[in-house]
Amino acid sequence: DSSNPIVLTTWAFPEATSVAWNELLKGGNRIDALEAGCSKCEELQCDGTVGYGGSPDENGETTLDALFFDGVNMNMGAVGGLRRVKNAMSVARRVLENTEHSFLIGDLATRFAKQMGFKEEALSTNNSISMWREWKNNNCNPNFWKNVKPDPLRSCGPYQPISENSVYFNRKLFDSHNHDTIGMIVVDGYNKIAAGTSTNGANHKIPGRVGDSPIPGAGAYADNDVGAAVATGNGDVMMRFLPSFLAVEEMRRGSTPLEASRIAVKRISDKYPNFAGAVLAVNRNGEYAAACNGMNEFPYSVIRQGWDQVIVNLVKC
Ligand code: SD4
Repeated sequence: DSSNPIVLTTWAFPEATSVAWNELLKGGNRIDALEAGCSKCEELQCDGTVGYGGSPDENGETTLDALFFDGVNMNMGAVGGLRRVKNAMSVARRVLENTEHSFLIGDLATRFAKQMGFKEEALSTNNSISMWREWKNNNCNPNFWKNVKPDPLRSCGPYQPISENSVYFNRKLFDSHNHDTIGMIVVDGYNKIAAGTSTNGANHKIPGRVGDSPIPGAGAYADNDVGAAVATGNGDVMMRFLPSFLAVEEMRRGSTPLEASRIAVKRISDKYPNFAGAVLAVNRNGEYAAACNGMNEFPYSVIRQGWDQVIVNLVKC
């Protein structure tokens, strides 16, 4: 089929999915649709995990990660730890289209964004500040722990060189309410594919932490000859396995999207049986599937040619 457009996103994000779809209906291409769809989630603060006002870091600041991966010419634009600019996906598109580079980080990504005309503004909200206060009071206050056995999974900085007592590697950054990054795949009416992600990362992360979402092959990957994949979940673990790259390469070798997403998830769960996360994959024929681990079920959203609305599918993990 030379023209079989489809839009898929991780999680139940029907608004973002239909905004991307409408962009295609208006004649927009994969890039326009991906930007419009993911930006919608940033605006809606989807599940508190996309856009401003979510996942405050240890200092209470929200920072954003986003990736734009174009499978037609294997070009990308990404931002990591973007500060004080709400439009992470649009800034990632500017990196893709207006530079020779692939990835900009932190304050200097903010400077680039301002040069591109984006507004600088605080990403905190009353909600993110109170989330942070509560965590700070309960986890960083030695008095709070005086009569309670400290929970080593809920510690906070300042960090020390590794010792027997180090809790650095055991912090609980993810729970069932805290892994709803948007990963989106678009095949447009020209049969061209792109994939991307946008997220505010992990709750109470150490300032400077960047997750898997903006890393090519980890959060998203696309190759027009094969298909695309996106991933969501515990990025600190998942990025070590490049699950989106693996899923695409498995499809290149002949796996179906179901086999490919399962292989990518299993590669991680073999080493980290409890990791929470999911991989969603689509191939050039428009077949798609997802696999997940460490949650009960994983919802994802789809709309394609001939459907009049977005469908949310549930995969059992
Ligand atoms: C991260 N992978 O920063 C992101 C979080 C996530 O769905 O996917 N949430 O680790």
